[in-house]
This record gives sequence, C-alpha cells and structure tokens, in this order.
Amino acid sequence: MSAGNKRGAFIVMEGLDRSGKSTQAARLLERLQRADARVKLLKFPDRTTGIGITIDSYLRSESELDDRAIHLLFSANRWELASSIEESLRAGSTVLCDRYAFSGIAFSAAKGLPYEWCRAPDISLPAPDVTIFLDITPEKAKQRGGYGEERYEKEEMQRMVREVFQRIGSETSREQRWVVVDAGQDIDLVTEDIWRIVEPLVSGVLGPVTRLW
Ligand code: T5A
Ligand code: NA
Repeated sequence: MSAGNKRGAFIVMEGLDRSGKSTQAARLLERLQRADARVKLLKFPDRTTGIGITIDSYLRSESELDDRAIHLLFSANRWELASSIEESLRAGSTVLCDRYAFSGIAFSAAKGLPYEWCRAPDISLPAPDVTIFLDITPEKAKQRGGYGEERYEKEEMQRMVREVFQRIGSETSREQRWVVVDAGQDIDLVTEDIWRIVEPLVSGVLGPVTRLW
C-alpha cells in the first residue's frame, strides 16, 4: 500500500452499545498498521474536548440537558474534528472512526425527536466511504460486560435505536456504503468479516471525499 497522492479511506463503525465497536476498531487499527497503512483512530463522542466533557457528564447522568441541546452538542463535537478528518484523508491517512453522525440520528430519533430534524446539523460533514454496522440484538448485547451504566444502556431504548439504524441503512446511497456485519458471532469471525470489507477499500483508488447526506 504505497501512499503516493492517493487519499485515505474514511471508515466508520456503528452499532448498539456493547456491539463490539471499540474491540473491532482496535483490531482493525492494528491490522492496517501491519499492512503499512497510515491510519488514525477517532471515537465519537470525543470526551476530551470542552464540548466532549459536557457530553460525558450528560451520558453519566451527572447533568441534565434538553434533548435538542445534547443532540446539537454531539453534532458540534463532530464538527470540531471535521477539518482535521479531511486533512488526514487528503494527506493519505486512513481514518477509522468509532461512531459518527449515524449514532447522532439513531439515539436522538429513538428518544422521539423528528428524524429529519436529527439529520440536519450533520449536513455536509465528510461522508465515510463505508459504514460498518455491527448488528446485534439488544438481548445479546446486554449479556456483555458493563451494560447498564450509562444513560442509553437500557434494552427498550436499544431496541428503538436499532430500528432507526435499520432505517438509516436502507436510505444510505450506494456511494456512501452501509454494510451490516453480524456482531453476535465469535470475535475473530467478526474481525474477518470486517477485513473482507476494508481490505479492497484501502488497496483501491477512491474518488473525492463526499458529504453527508
Ligand atoms: N451517542 C453517541 C449519541 O447519543 N449521539 C451521538 O452522536 C454519538 C456519537 C456513548 C453513547 O453516546 C451515544 C451512543 C452511546 O450510548 P460510546 O462511548 O461509544 O457512546 O459507548 P458504547 O458504544 O456503549 O461503547 P462500548 O465500549 O460500551 O461498546 P462497544 O465499543 O460497541 O463494545 P466493546 O468493543 O467495548 O465491547 C463490549 C464488551 O463486549 C465484549 C468485549 O470484550 C467487551 O467486554 N465483546 C464480545 N463478546 C463476545 N463476542 C464478541 N464478538 C464480542 N465483541 C466484544
Ligand atoms: Na456506552
């Protein structure tokens, strides 16, 4: 994988809480590094920025915020990093992102905010070349360690979130691909499924970065 003037691929991992995004993102990072690709791993929410600290406090139920206000903060947290994502892609780095705008819509719409309203603040963010949706039932996700500590980690909420994710997937264009992976499988099988999606993407030539939505 020689760099040349080739731009980097933008890969997003999405899924319910405990679907295995962070585990798989770490494995993919390592594999891409071994394959000699320059790669950056990001995670949203980025809890380290000023906005991110406010989001973190909300998620831990240490503070309350209007549903619309927190939605806009999640989006602003992505906009804080949008230009650096684009710069990295242009410089030839692969950008791997643990959650993105799709989570923004899924969780807020699941709370009852209008779907179209939820999409609006993320219009024209850099669009991923592929979104890998780690699909798992809320029942199975719940059996994994630590479920139940943060605000949205309740089975009924996760069920609604999954339905919105399914709608998002069905509306995603062919250019901005949405690929579903069975996240209920053994960890190594999930890793292999993901690599089969990513390998051709990072070794191929990509057109210009597109925009949401
Ligand atoms: N949110 C986020 C919004 O509302 N709006 C937004 O715009 C955004 C960006 C925080 C919350 O914020 C919401 C969504 C979330 O509710 P977060 O910090 O990403 O988001 O929190 P989680 O998604 O919950 O992160 P987790 O770390 O809990 O889940 P992961 O990353 O999906 O799962 P992971 O990899 O940590 O794995 C969980 C456990 O399962 C095991 C792991 O070892 C680990 O113990 N595991 C498996 N076990 C069996 N089989 C497998 N295949 C396994 N894969 C992993
Ligand atoms: Na969580």
